[in-house]
Amino acid sequence: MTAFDRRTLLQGALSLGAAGLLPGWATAAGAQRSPPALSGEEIKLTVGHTMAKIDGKAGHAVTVNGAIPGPLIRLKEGQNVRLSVTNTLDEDTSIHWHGLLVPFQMDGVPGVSFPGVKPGETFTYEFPIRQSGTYWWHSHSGLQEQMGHYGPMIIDPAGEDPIAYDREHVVVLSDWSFLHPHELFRKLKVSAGHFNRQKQTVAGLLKGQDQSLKDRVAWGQMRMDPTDIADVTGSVYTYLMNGHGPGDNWTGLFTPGERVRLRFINAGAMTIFNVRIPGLSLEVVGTDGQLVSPVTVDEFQIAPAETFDVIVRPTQDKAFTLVAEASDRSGMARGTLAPRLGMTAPVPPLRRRPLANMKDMGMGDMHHGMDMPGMDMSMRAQSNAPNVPLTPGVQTISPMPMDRMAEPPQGLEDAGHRVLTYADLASLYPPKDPRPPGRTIEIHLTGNMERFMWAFDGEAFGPLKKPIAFQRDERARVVLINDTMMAHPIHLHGHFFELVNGQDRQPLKHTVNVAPGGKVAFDLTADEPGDWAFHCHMLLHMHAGMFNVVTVRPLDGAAA
Ligand SMILES: [Cu+2]
Repeated sequence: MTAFDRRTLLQGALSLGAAGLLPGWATAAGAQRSPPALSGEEIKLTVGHTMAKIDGKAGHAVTVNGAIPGPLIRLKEGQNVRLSVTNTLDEDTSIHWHGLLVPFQMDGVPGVSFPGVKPGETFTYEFPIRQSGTYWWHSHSGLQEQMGHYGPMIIDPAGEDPIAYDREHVVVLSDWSFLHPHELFRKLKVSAGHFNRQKQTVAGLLKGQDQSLKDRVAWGQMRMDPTDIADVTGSVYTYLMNGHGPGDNWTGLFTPGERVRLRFINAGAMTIFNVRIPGLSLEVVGTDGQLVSPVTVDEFQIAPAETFDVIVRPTQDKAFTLVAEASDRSGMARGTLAPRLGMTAPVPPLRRRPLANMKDMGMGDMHHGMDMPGMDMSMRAQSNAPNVPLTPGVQTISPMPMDRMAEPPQGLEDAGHRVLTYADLASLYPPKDPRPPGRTIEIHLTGNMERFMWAFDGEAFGPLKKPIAFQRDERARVVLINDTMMAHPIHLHGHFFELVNGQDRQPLKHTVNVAPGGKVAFDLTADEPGDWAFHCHMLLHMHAGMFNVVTVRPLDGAAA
């Protein structure tokens, strides 16, 4: 048997056994340098119902071209593309090209940029490709994204790629539930802690675990639960790597000594992942499609909608486990990097779940015991957010929100190895717009944890919500203040913003995860005219109302 035959057979066996619904690129990758993809100027996509098989169990999915994740779309900077999307569902659908700079009518958000794609109809998106990097796409209709309607997109640079690599793998992380997403949402509305199986126990108290009795009483009085790290957990989620459950073990191949580029995309609806590959250093070279000065770490956190490009260089002829642990440690997505198919490496056990602390409540470094003069330390003081109406949706207002970008992300404080922080990220290139921001806008991320209410500035999105307006080409600083105990990955469509993270070359991103009780500033040059969605990328937070429209005016051809 030739090597080619054996490989074909092995792949055939895999796709029959485990990979019923997987696109070609997500099955165990063969010897090619890059995964197979849809390319060219004309791309056809069909949205429909399918039965997915996840770790051997069947479930109802909404897919594009019949697979989870959907097809890898691979384009080249400088080309034009026409993507026709046919809807075979009995409800509206859409595709948003996440991180792409497109005319706003092509951005794919029903009710904001276009009417959506009706059942039985085809909508053709058409735009020039003005950028390169690792991106993805997903439905912006209802809760379809939770049911499998997402996929990766790679854009190769027009010139030589500044990142040297011998081989690449796309690693799409996501979360799958056999429960319908509307049922997930309903259960959270009835009881926000519904899926948390890791609450503190009396037995734990007696054993000296977790919080002291005094802290438990104090947190109980505030009606806060420090084990509330994720809303939807491993109790109902199977965490996926390229559509494979942990049992199906997606495997990516390498030849020892190669520089392997891993393009991580978090397409999870509600899950923050902590990613590591025991035995390998991770050289982070990009985030959200934009290149950064290389940073070498052992672990990084990736929030929903973010992407990270990472170079690894395995030199030994052995397998390595790709670990993507849910941030609340209730489960993991798992895969393998190996020189040959069928090899595995030990899978580390889930680490102990983190506990939220006073900083996560927006109370700063309270253990210093300092009383801040003029600062009202109550948890709902109007003086700490004068512009936020104290609606029932505002359970708390952080009295002392801190910039936490230089801290390891939640739960990784004691990881015992190098962990990426946002402050480590510096753009590979100097800024395109060196102007200082002309004004500062403050936006509060608010919530009522008990009632699963989420919003910007206390008022859920609706027809009366005032949009956030920018003058075209204006340079502004936006400060996001998290008044809740949950992290919120905030995404702006149609633009990249610069994280104000202390670096001279502020890194460009389209999504920033604002730590609990934290604050984040970004600088924005509002140079893409139109109406753009701006929202939390926790799907159920967006669904609850943490969403608004950003307008950039004047439009092309309009009077200034
Ligand atoms: Cu959120």
